[in-house]
Amino acid sequence: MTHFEIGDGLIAEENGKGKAWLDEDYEHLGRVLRRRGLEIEDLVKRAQAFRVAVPSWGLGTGGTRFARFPGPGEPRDIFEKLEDCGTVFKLVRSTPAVSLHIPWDKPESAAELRRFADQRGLHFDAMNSNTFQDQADQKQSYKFGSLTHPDRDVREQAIAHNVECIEIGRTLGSKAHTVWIGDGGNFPGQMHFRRALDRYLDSMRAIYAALPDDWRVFMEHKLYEPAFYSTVINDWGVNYHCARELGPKALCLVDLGHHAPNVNIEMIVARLIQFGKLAGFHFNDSKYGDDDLDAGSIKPFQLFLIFNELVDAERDAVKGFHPAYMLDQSHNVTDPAESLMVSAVELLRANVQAHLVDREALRDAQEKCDALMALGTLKQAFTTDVAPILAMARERSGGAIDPVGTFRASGYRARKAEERPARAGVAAGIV
Ligand code: RM4
Ligand code: MN
Ligand code: MN
Repeated sequence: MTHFEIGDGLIAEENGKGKAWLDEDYEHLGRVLRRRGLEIEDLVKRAQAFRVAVPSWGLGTGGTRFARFPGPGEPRDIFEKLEDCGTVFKLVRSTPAVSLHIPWDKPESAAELRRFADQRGLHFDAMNSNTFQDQADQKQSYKFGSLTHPDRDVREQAIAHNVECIEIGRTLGSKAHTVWIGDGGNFPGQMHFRRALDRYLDSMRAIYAALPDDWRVFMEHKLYEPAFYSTVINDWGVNYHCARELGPKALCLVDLGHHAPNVNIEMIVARLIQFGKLAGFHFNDSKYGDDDLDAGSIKPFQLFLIFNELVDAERDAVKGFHPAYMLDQSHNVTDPAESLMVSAVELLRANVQAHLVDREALRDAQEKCDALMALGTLKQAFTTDVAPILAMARERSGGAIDPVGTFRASGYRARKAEERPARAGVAAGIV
């Protein structure tokens, strides 16, 4: 069966509809920014260069603890997921990399998967291991932990799995491995805090030793869930300690949903930058916990403030600063491809807005302890509508002025529903 793809012709046709307003708004915004000493063309170039990886596990419909409502035409295997990644990339142009979860998306042949991705202009970002679930064929259970389990056999199995992920990643051309463990306790006393952390470090040392020279390992902290009383890598402080203990290739990954409500995440980001230990991000948004909602949907100002720190570090050419940007979301009620496109656009928006910050004025306000002006400087950037820059960047890179509009106009999902009849036992996405 031939596989439906969104053609360049359709993108051009749809772009034709939006071009008139885009040119008009772009010209106006250009004038506004020039008045502030900014050149709009430079910002478009920056926007064209921005990259964020999509998660292989985000292409299928996600579920909650209560139910999953699969959508028609959702991908049934990693090849179909990559097809959808290719479509997202084609329309938004900023997402050429895919972050793979093993064993959810374990390929039978990594070399074949790499070729398949290559044909779609895609490549592989950080690998992700999974020791928070048991697989049908595994000997030891992770019910009471993995890398920190009291039983050496369980730890060894979890280490071996991580090493296998690195091996697969080597063939795929990846350069980083992400470790998130679900280890923790549901009840006081269940887990000995210090001993569990010691075991984590021991296990991670073995994984670290398996890293190729040009690889990095990203560790993800999370304050709760699936364990409800305590988790081993509960916050950025513990994460930072572990990264230091392990060595220069170990860095701390910030998943925006893994902090207590109201925590100042942008400040954590600044601290990790300053200490040379920021791995990068799992972007998403949340109201209550690890909600995995679309980036920028609930707290867009927070997202902007995070990018403000990132752009600030980039401008200061902070040594060793090259964070990896990845999305980590679960799409329960939207079309995953649409959510990923919108999220990629929101990241780009925050990034471009952060480039609008008048850093001299901000510094001046900070030196003079002028709180009002300092906030005003940030707000001026945050309230500027940069949509014309984002759309222009996409169009010039061959993408869609209106990615979701074009996606819908193509009838992509309905076509995929015909190509991908439901298969028993498919549970794509985070359940
Ligand atoms: C975790 C964490 C990991 C992700 C899993 C599915 O909460 O965010 O990064 O791989 O969920
Ligand atoms: Mn994550
Ligand atoms: Mn998470």
